[in-house]
Amino acid sequence: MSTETLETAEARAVEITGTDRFLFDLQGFLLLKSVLSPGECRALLDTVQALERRTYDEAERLKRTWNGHAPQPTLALSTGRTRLNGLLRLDPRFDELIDHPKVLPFLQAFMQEPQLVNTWSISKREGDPGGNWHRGRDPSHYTFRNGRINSRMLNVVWFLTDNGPEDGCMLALPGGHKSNIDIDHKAYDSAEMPGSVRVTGRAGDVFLFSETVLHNGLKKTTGGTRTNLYYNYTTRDFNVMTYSPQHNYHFCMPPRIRARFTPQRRALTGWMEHFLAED
Ligand SMILES: O=C(O)CCC(=O)C(=O)O
Repeated sequence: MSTETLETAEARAVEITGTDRFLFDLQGFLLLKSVLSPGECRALLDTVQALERRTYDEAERLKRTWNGHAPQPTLALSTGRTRLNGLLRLDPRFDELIDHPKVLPFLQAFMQEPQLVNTWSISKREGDPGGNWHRGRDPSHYTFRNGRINSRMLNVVWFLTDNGPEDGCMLALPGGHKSNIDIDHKAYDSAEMPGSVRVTGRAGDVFLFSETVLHNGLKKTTGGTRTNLYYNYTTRDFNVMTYSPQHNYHFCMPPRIRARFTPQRRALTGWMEHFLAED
């Protein structure tokens, strides 16, 4: 594993430009180029791959459904796809992305008092059939008031490998955070929908989007594996614990995990302070 850390990135903190604000407000998303170095991607990828090879004994926890909804396992396997949930519980290496200096200024500019909620990875191989069109929140959760953008839920997608147009890249509907008219987007599952774009980029790029934007992942038709990490933040006034209670185990990290965080990372996960179950 590479010994390179993200500390060197501190010196490269960014300013949000008028163009960034214009484009984020217009589209509901931005693609940030070359946020992670090749060494940083490799180290994170090695960690993900080691975790994907492990087994997780959690049969008891998985019995705890809510309103008929099953909790997500830590390791979820489906055709052509491996997903890990609750990354921060699995390895401290992932802590570094909570407040990355090239991304945190965007969170602070585009949402009020960001709090980290959910973290997961998705590795896709040829045969992954693609996903469903969805959004974490409806467009009423994206506002522009008194000169401030406020997206109540925002997702930061870290590309650890290239996301080419046939690699099972994400799809997003530009402007979908402000759309007023619904169509039956289920009719377009596993495929592009009218107006959508393929979100392509290189390893190290970051796709930052308001969860009010309709989005999806395309099927993978190329060889190799595409791996992304997803860090989902909400504003402080958003009630995380009632959003989908069956997943709270992966949302809320216990004190023993947060004990290793820096003060800034503890602040970005402050809501977890008051949920005191150990595991
Ligand atoms: O990367 C993908 O294929 C889509 C991921 C996604 O939309 C999600 O996890 O909510």
